[in-house]
Amino acid sequence: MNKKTITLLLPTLNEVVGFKAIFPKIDTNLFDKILVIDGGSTDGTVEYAKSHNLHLVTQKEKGLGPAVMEAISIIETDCVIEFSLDGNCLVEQLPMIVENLHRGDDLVVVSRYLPPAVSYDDTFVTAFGNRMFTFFIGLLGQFNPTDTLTIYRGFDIKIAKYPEFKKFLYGPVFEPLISAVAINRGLKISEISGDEPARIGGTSKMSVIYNGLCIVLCIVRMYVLKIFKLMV
Ligand SMILES: Nc1nc2c(ncn2[C@@H]2O[C@H](COP(=O)(O)OP(=O)(O)OP(=O)(O)O)[C@@H](O)[C@H]2O)c(=O)[nH]1
Ligand SMILES: [Mg+2]
Repeated sequence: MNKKTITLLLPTLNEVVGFKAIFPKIDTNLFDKILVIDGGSTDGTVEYAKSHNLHLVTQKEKGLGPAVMEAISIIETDCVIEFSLDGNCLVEQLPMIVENLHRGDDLVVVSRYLPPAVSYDDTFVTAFGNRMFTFFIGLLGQFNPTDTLTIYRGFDIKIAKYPEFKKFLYGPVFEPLISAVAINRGLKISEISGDEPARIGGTSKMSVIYNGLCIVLCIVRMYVLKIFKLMV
């Protein structure tokens, strides 16, 4: 069987400080392709990506979720690894994500809550929310996840093409929905323990309340449709 091919996906929005600090540490030979999807940065992110001859696409619709969806619609490899250049992802886990995807895993998550990992980026609210949402998403199937919200993950793109994925994709729910669909379908999932360091430079663009509400709605809709056996 041929090894699955992998694209490293780097979503960026005014992330030049982290980009310069972290990109040089990435072993680019691990991947078949690298794609930067940019949300209209004005801080030198685009120029830095171009100076490394990286394939860069400027997204059409606003927001991180739409950026990732647009990237997935143009990626031609079997799998994608999402990596945030804001300092939250350590490069150390990249070889193992690649290894697990190559052995056939459908979803590989770098968990901030699988011991001995520690998140240095969480607040009390995000730590509580991430664990609570992960608990409920875990009840959709047999796999016991410890982290379903992190951006740092690799997965087979087929997951984002299932009909139920499209049905439940409203708002910024991309990552928890990938986990939920994979768990609900009983796909092959693995977790790797990995610290989440604090952000380097730039600013967070995530709205905790809006994201939280969208995830609650997404999970409730999935439960209701699952109970009435209308999931797919
Ligand atoms: N293309 C694109 N990238 C984005 C957008 N918003 C954020 N990003 C990038 O996606 C990554 C994660 O964004 P963050 O704002 O840190 O969001 P987060 O990691 O979920 O939240 P934090 O807990 O604050 O770190 C960073 O590398 C951002 O530059 C967007 O609208 N478009
Ligand atoms: Mg971040």
